[in-house]
Amino acid sequence: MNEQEIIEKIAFNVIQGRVTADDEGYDDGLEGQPAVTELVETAIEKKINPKTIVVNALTGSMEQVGDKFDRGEYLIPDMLASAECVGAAMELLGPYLAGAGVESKGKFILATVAGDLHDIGKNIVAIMLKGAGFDVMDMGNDVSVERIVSTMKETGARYLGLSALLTTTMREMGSIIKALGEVGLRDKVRVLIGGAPTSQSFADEIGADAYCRDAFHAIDLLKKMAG
Ligand code: B1M
Repeated sequence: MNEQEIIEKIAFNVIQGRVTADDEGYDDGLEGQPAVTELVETAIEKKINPKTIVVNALTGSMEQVGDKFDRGEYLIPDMLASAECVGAAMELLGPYLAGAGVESKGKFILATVAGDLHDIGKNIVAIMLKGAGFDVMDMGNDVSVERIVSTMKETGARYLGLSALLTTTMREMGSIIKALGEVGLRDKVRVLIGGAPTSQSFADEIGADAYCRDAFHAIDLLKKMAG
């Protein structure tokens, strides 16, 4: 199998929701064939760039899963099976994305906002930030404004990354920024936001310091901020 074939097969298996070769998948007749775990292991052995795997095989395939959900073809358990595949792939890829022994560039608090359970994108961002040398504290998903503000106070962290995937939860980001202002922390913290429904204009509207299209964009913006 060449690089392109491996990438395509990983993407296909994410969409099928197959973590290992024992899994059945959405379509019939796939059991026994290599799935995400075996294929990512092969990709690592073949020294395929982990960034290529994240962008071309994982992120894109989750968009297709979302489209299938939109069309009513996939139900929530199907989305969860695909989410599990991305988690399994990231566990294998993490050590190759994270730079060993890099001097800390500062504490970075990361959270998915209250009411929102989507954490795949945030988890990718966490791994990439660790790789870029940040000391990342991942607060998980469904994190309240109060918990975020008290964590920023306690840790004195300079950076806060917020993720939201729902149009109904993205407004929480504005509440967090407002609450940081109320406790006198707004000018001490750089707030970066991301997630499918967010945008540069939304970041401007709520007063965030940066909108990040994806994990790699977040790293670029942080380099510029530090520079
Ligand atoms: Co949900 N879901 N979901 N879902 N889900 C979406 C978001 C949706 C667009 C699907 C659709 O209808 N097409 C839709 C939202 C519609 C809307 O708000 N307008 C939706 C819905 C409706 C729902 C439920 C309401 C469904 C229901 O119950 N009826 C429900 C809500 C639950 C809740 O949160 N309260 C729900 C549930 C779920 C699952 C639990 C089943 C599962 C999540 C599992 C998990 O995360 N552990 C799930 C999934 C998997 C999705 C889709 C298919 C995939 C999301 C994903 O992981 N993308 C999604 C469709 C889609 O996005 N196309 C969908 C891949 C990921 C790598 O990308 O998260 O965008 P993303 O992250 C990127 C960038 O955005 C950026 O970098 C990341 C990596 O490059 N980024 C940041 C993100 N956060 C950042 C923070 C930063 C920087 C960059 O800080 C510095």
